[in-house]
Amino acid sequence: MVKKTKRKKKQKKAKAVAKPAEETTEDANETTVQKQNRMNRQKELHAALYSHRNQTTAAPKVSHPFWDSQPVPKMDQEIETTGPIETKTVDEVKPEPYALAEHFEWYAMDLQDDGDLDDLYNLLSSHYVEDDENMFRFNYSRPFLRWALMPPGYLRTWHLAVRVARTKRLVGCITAIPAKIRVHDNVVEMVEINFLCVHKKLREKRLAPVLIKEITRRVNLQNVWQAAYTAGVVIPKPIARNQYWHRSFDPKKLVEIGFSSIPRNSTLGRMVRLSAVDQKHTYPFRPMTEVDVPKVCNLLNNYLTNFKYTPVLEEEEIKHWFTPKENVVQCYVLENDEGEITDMFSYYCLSSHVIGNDKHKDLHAVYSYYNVAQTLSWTDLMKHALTTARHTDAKDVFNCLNVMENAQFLQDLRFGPGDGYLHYYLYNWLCPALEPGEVGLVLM
Ligand code: MYA
Repeated sequence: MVKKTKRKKKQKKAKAVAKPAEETTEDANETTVQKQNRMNRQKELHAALYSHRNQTTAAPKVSHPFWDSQPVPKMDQEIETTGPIETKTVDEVKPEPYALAEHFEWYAMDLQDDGDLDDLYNLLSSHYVEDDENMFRFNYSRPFLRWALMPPGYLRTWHLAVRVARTKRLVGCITAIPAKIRVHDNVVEMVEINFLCVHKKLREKRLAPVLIKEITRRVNLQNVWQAAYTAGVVIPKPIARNQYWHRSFDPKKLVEIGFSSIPRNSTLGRMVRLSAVDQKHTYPFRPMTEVDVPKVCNLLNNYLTNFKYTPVLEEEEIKHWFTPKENVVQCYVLENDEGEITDMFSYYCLSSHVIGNDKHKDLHAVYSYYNVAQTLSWTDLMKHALTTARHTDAKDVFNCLNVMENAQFLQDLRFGPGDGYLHYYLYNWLCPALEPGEVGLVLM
């Protein structure tokens, strides 16, 4: 079990299957200066999110030379309204790409092409998000990348890579996909940004800001001016901070790879007993099919009106994001006697490499996606999700953010809090800080 006890140190590893290392986590080997920086970042994050509730905490200034030049709020800025930060027109957008260092070139990946997909897979598989102890690294599969990056309306020009000009080897990337996102009462056509990655040998050379500026230019050229994104790191300025929770299915493996540890007052045998999951469904859930798309679309869009930061999904997007694809995404629905779909659960499948472990190469995880409990209790609904993830899909762990109403079932179903946090951001759009349960958006 991943729970809050003496195992704090071990819990850090749970972050590996989340987003990048939480910058504010204690490290036993840190120097005094590092500790002071960490504490400053902690204070800054707290003040940034909650300053309107506690005016007495002054945020120490952390400098962000790149982010301070962008249309995002400053860390110490108090936000009470929603709306754009700046307004421009397409004719103000630079027509030519940003300059790259000599020997590098821009490349728009063709993800329909197996060779380009391989190149992206290989870059991410070796260089994408790791935990702060470098024990796990996300391993987004090729079919997953196609699913995540080729929704309706995707553009090749937004699948942006940096290559070595001579060898054509990929050394960096960033992606955008189109999305309609509601922030409070405004529905905004924007993009979701993901897969920002720089080859380990090219880190800390300010390539990330160039990637971000170039994807911004390419998005702006399509008359789109806002973006939604998430990250483990704290940059100006999060609109929400959500916590990862983990439901262990295979404690033995999770302990062997260092994802979990055995509490002092427990044993592996007890952990194994506590993590058992029902083999059978109590209710007749079935996998969603294309025929269900209009009903799922209504059910989900109606449910999402309860939250303040959500996607607004068209039927063709529901079809893309929810029609089950083996080892990529699963969605199950419950139908009543009148043929209405009343409840649904869904999750996506994302493994991580286990780095340097002789026995286990991969940690097989699923992540809670969008769920609606209209006639069942949250616990009954998500019990079915656990059964499917464990017994149909043979996963090791079920991960979940405390977004939407997820807090209602986490403890009942023996999820334990991880120490990984995910920060939500908006580019060029103001939004007052949201509580975790006000967030209704899940990005991959
Ligand atoms: S989150 C996943 C991010 N990827 C990883 O963690 C993979 C492993 N790490 C790496 O590949 C590199 O460390 C990266 C940074 C590429 C992350 N989001 O080039 P640098 C700022 C935003 O010297 P490097 C995801 O994919 C940093 O604060 N900014 O650093 C969502 C500093 O700026 P400042 C970040 O380590 C991405 C500058 O970069 C992040 O070599 C959303 C340093 O640059 C981060 N995760 O490379 C992107 N990490 O000095 C924003 C560092 O100001 C999208 N930085 O503090 C914005 C909207 C754009 C579209 C708008 C359309 C309208």
